[in-house]
Amino acid sequence: YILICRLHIKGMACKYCTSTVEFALQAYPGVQRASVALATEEAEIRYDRRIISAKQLLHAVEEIGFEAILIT
Ligand code: 9UX
Repeated sequence: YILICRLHIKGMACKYCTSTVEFALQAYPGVQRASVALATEEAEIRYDRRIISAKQLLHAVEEIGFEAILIT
């Protein structure tokens, strides 16, 4: 049930933005690990699909003010 999804995140200007996104994602039940790279503007999230969906992860990022697109 463990999956990895990748999001493209627009609008991150500094390393604190990436921390904010990582922290916000990791606060969701079902998220095991979230790592966000500023250089590539990508987030890689390891999650349990029984608890949360990729679509919900995308909305979680949008919720804190960043535009996100599901890559895989
Ligand atoms: Mo950095 Mo991001 O100063 O919302 S925290 S730009």
